[in-house]
Amino acid sequence: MKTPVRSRKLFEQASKVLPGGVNSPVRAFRAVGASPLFIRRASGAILEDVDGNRFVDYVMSWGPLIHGHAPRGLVRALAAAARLGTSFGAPSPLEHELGERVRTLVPSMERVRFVSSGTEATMSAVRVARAFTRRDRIIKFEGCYHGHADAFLVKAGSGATTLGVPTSPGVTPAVAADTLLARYNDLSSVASLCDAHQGRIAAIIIEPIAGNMGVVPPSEGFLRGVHGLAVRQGILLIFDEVISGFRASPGGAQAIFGINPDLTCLGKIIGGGLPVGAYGGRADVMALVAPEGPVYQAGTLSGNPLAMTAGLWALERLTPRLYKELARRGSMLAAGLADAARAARVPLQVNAFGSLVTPFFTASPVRDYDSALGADTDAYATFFRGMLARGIYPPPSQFEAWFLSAAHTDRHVQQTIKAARAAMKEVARKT
Ligand code: KE4
Repeated sequence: MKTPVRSRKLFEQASKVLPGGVNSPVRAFRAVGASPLFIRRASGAILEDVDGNRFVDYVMSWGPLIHGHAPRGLVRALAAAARLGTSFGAPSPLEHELGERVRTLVPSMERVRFVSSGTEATMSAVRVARAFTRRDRIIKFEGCYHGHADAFLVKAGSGATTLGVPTSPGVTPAVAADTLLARYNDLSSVASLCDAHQGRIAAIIIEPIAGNMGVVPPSEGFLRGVHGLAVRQGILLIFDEVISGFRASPGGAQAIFGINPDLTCLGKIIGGGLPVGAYGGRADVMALVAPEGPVYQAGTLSGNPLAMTAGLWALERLTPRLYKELARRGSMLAAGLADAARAARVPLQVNAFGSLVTPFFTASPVRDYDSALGADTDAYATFFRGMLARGIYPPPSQFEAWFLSAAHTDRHVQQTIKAARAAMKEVARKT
């Protein structure tokens, strides 16, 4: 890898105008003791930085790019759409076309509203749930991340945990008081909150496959148990499928676990790499959303034709073969990382679910936020730098998911495992 001279120069300039030199904290590489690489272009599974270094990418824009970077067909479709106009601020046929596509894939979403990010989707879903139930409190899970709306920045995962600020300053005690915290994979922690706050809880919001403390799949019966508690207490169940939607299966995690949440939030893949989020669910709940109902939510670029074009392109290509290949390579990567750690005698737990993988640098199983926090983040940082030096670009944080795409080949995975064998030896030497 060539010394990233140009990236460092650009980072210096960016830091004079952008807080931390980036537009989303986790990109600043602060948790991995390196300076962020500035990317010039990407194609398929490969990123190329401004110094000409090429990497096999496992961030993939944090999940949206299930078909890889800049697929030729998508670029063509976007060019054609752009010629017709980039945003109208008025309805276009593409919006209900994508809405119908989403409903076909995720039948629990009887009505869908498009927004421009996962955060907008989750914050709006909570607002509707509060209006529908006329209750104020929500339950979220420690380590889950639902975007940066105030209500969610309480023991939040992803970048909030990476930067050591899981509960953000600026969130008022009044707002935080309405956010109750349960433990992932601990049904009793949910039951006690439901008992203690009977009749006061509007919604339980959960990542059905947690990705923001690193990958933590739900334990057997956990989601069904949470659903049962919600139904018994008139609490709306919100599945935050911003990561798992169209990733775990064409119907998301809910299709795999056979659970129909009252509301679902989507992002990432639904936009094919352009800014799209969506929330939706039961028709009687979504009937409250303005202008049909009184719950206000709006957005200048919601449903814009470029984003809808990218979303339609992405969702029209979710074939069974795609998921079979993603799962096969996901297991290949997970097994290869575990073998590399074993060979170097480095304690490692690899959690995986299809094409979502996280290597946790710890000897104990990772089943919730506390056990995830037990991972050795210095070891992860050493591993990350070793992988980067060998042409592999993992997420710059122990508490994130690695994402595969249709563009990742067996050769890419083998190259990754080879690099991991060397990087693990560097971890072993340092710990
Ligand atoms: P956005 O507002 O970033 O589009 O979506 C927020 C969000 C909501 N729900 C889940 C389950 C999510 O994972 C996210 C965003 N994910 C992070 C990565 N873990 C985005 C990357 C970043 O913050 O830069």
